Amino acid sequence: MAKTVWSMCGMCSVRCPIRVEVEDGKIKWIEGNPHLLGGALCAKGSAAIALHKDSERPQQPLIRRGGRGAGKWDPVSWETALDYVAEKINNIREKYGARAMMLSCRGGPWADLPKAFIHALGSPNFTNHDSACGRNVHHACKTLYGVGRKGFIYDIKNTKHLVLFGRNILASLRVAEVQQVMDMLDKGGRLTYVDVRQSLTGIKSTNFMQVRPGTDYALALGMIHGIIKAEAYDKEFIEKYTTGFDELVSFIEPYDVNWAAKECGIKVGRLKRFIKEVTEDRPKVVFHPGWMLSRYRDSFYASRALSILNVLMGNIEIEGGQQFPKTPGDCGIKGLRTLDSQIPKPEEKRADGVGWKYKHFDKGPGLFHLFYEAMATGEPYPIKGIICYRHDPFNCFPDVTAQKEALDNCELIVSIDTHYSEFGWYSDVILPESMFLERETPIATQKGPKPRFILRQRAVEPRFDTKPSWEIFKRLADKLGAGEYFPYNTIEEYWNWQLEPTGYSIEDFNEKGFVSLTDKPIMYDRDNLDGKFKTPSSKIEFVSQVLKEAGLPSLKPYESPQKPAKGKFRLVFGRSPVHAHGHTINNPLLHELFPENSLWINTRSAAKLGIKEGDLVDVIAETRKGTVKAHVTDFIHPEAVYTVHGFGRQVPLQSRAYHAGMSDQKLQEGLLQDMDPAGGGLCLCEKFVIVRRSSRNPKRRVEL
Ligand SMILES: Nc1nc2c(c(=O)[nH]1)N[C@H]1C(S)=C(S)[C@@H](COP(=O)(O)OP(=O)(O)OC[C@H]3O[C@@H](n4cnc5c(=O)[nH]c(N)nc54)[C@H](O)[C@@H]3O)O[C@H]1N2
Ligand SMILES: Nc1nc2c(c(=O)[nH]1)N[C@H]1C(S)=C(S)[C@@H](COP(=O)(O)OP(=O)(O)OC[C@H]3O[C@@H](n4cnc5c(=O)[nH]c(N)nc54)[C@H](O)[C@@H]3O)O[C@H]1N2
Ligand code: SF4
Ligand SMILES: [Mo]
Repeated sequence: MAKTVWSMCGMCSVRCPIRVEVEDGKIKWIEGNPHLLGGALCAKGSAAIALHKDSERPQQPLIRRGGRGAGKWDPVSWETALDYVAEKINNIREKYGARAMMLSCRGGPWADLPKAFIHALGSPNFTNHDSACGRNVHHACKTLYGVGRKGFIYDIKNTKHLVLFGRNILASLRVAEVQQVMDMLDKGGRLTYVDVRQSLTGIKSTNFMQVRPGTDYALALGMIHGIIKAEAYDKEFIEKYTTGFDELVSFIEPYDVNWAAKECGIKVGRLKRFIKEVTEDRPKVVFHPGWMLSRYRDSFYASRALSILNVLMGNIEIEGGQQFPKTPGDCGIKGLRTLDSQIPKPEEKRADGVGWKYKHFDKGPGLFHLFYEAMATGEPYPIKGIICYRHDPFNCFPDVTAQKEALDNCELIVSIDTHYSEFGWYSDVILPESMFLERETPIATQKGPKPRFILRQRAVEPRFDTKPSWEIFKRLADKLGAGEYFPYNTIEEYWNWQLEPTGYSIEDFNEKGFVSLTDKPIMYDRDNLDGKFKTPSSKIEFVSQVLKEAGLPSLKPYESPQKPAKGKFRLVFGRSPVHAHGHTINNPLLHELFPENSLWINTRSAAKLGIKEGDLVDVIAETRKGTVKAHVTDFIHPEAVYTVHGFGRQVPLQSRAYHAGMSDQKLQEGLLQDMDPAGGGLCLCEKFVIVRRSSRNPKRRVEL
C-alpha cells in the first residue's frame, strides 16, 4: 500500500510543502501539500523524481587528484573524506587562526546548522549568496523601516493593485504566490508590471510599462511625485509613524510625471492613469519589492523608492497590504531551539568588513564577494579555507576567472552539494548531500499571518553513498573537537531537541506535515505599531540616520543610466519557470522542456546586424565570448539583450547541460567588486556587450 510522506520540495529555494506517495520504497507521486497548496506544484518540483533517478550526480565523497578544475577525482569513503577535510581545517586554524575559515550557504530556513558549524570552529565568517540577489532590497527596507526584506509579507490575494518592477512573479515563481496573484486577478484586482521586455507576468498584467533599461528609479520618483501632488497618500499614517516627510516632499519636486515618462520612454498618459488607479485602490496597493529590482547602479535607491511608495499608501498591517510576519511568540509559544544560539559568538571581526568597516550593512550573512578581496589581498586578514554548502559561487557571482584567481590563495575548498556544481568541480573535496527526497532536514519555522513549524522527512533511501547535511556537519564537528555543540546522533534526537521548548512533539506533524501555531491569522493593532520599526528613531525614516552616519544620501538625486555605445547592448537576464538557476539544467525532464537559453534581441537591432530568428550569435564582453541562438522579437527594449541565467555549464559529467547555451555570469567581466556602496548588491546589469552573427557550426558545443 502506498504511504504518505510529508516533506518539503528542494528543487528550488522556495521549499514548498509537499506530499510524497511512496510504495515499496519507490516514489509514486509528488504533489503540493493539499492543506496548504491544494496539491499544486511547479514543473521543477514535479521533476524531482527525475533527479532522484539521475545518476549524473556525485555518488560518493570525492577528493581532487589533479589540478583544480581538471576533473580528476578519487572516490573515497566518508571517513576518509571527513578526516581529510578535518585535517586541512586544523592546519589552517593552527597556521592562520580559526578566522581564516569561511562558510557560505544558500540561506533560508536551515541556515542555523551551517552557521553554527562555522561559529563552532571559532570563525565569524558566515556568508551567503545574497549580494548577488536581494541585498540592495534588504538594506533599502532596513534603512527605511528598520526591518529587512523579510520584515514584511504581502497579502497579494486581497490586494486591489499589485505593482511589480521587474518582478516576474509568474515565471520566477513561488507556487503559493502564483496562486495568490491568480486569485487576486480573478477578483478583479489590477496588476501593473514594469520591465524592459514582455514576460509571462507582463501578459497577465492590466498595465504593462516597457521602460528604458535602468530607469526604474525615475519611474518610482515620478510615481512618488504624482501621488504626493494628488495628495493620494495616507496623511495620518505618515504623521504618526514617519520622519523626514518634508525632506521627501522638497526632494521630489523636480521629478514630475512628464519628466519620468520621458526618461523611461513611456507614454505620460500611462503614468497618469496609473496614479489615478492607485488613488482609487489605496490603501490596498502593494509595491512588491522583489529581490533585485534588476541590478543597476541605483537599484538600492530604486528599491528604497518602492518601499517609500508602500509607506505613502499606508498599506502596513492591513488586509491586502504588507503585514508583519508573525512568530511563534505572537502565538504565545516558544520558538524552536537553535544550535547557533548555544555557541559563544566569535569575537573576531568579519573578514568582509561588515559590521566594523561597513557599519551600515547587516551583519547577518555579510557580503560574500568581499571575502574574495580578503583572499586575494590578505586584508584585513587572509582567508585560507572555504566551504560552500548548497551554494555555487561560480554560478552566482560574476567573473568566474577573477573568482578562481582569488580562490587559488586558499588551502582548502569544499563543496557540499547534491550536484556537481561549477564551484564543486573546482574544489578540493566534494561531500555529496543526499537529494531532498532521500533525506530529512531540521524543523523550520515559517513565519506569516499563521506561523507554523514544518519539516522534511525522508521519502526514500539514498540511491548512492550520500548523506544528509545534519549528519555531515555533526561528524565533521566531532572530528574537529566541536561535537558538543551538535547535541544529537540521530535526526529524531535533533528534532526533539529543537522542539523541546515549544511543547510540541514529532507526532504532531503526522497529520498534515506541519504544525499550525494558530487557527486564525494574527494582525497587530495598526494604531499601535510602536516598537515595530527598528530604526534609530523607532519611526519609518525617509531620511535614514544609519545612511547619514555612513556619509550616504537617503534621497539620492537621479542620474540617467548610461546608454550603450554604438553597436553595443546592455546584457540583462532572468529566469525560466522550468529551471532553478543552474542546478536544474541537467535534470533529464527539465532539460527536455528547456534545453538551452537564447539571446533576445529587438527586431530592428537584429535587422541592422543581419541577424534572423535562430541564427547563432556571438555575445562579446571585453575578453570573453558566448555563443547562443538569437531570439528576434519586438518585445524587448532596443538598448538591451536578454538571456536566461544558469546555462553554459562546464562540468563534463553533466552530459545534458555541458556547454548547452551561454553563461551570463562569465560575460560579466570585471563586475565582481562592482558593488552598490549603499546597498551592498552587485551591479550585475551594468555590462555592455557586442552582438554579431557567429560563424560557428551550430551543431558543435564549444567552450566560451
Ligand atoms: N549573472 C547572473 N548572476 C546571478 C543571477 C542571475 O540571474 N544572473 N541570479 C542571482 C540570484 S537571484 C541568486 S539567488 C544566485 C543563486 O546562486 P546560487 O545560490 O549559487 O544558486 P542555486 O542554483 O540556487 O544553488 C546553488 C547550489 O546548490 C545546490 N543544491 C541544490 N539543492 C541542494 C541540496 O538539497 N543540498 C545541497 N547541499 N546542495 C543543493 C545546487 O546543486 C547548486 O550547486 O545567483 C545570483 N547570480
Ligand atoms: N522558476 C524559477 N523561479 C525562481 C528562481 C529560479 O531560478 N527559477 N529563482 C528565485 C530567486 S533566487 C529569485 S531572486 C527570484 C527572482 O525573481 P525576479 O526578481 O522576478 O527575477 P528575474 O526572473 O531575474 O527577472 C528579472 C526581470 O528584470 C527585467 N529587467 C532587466 N532590466 C530591467 C530594468 O531596468 N527595469 C525593469 N523593471 N526590469 C528589468 C528582466 O527583463 C527580467 O524579466 O526568483 C525566484 N524564483
Ligand atoms: S517553486 Fe517549484 S521547485 Fe520551488 S520549491 Fe516550490 S514546487 Fe519546488
Ligand atoms: Mo535570488
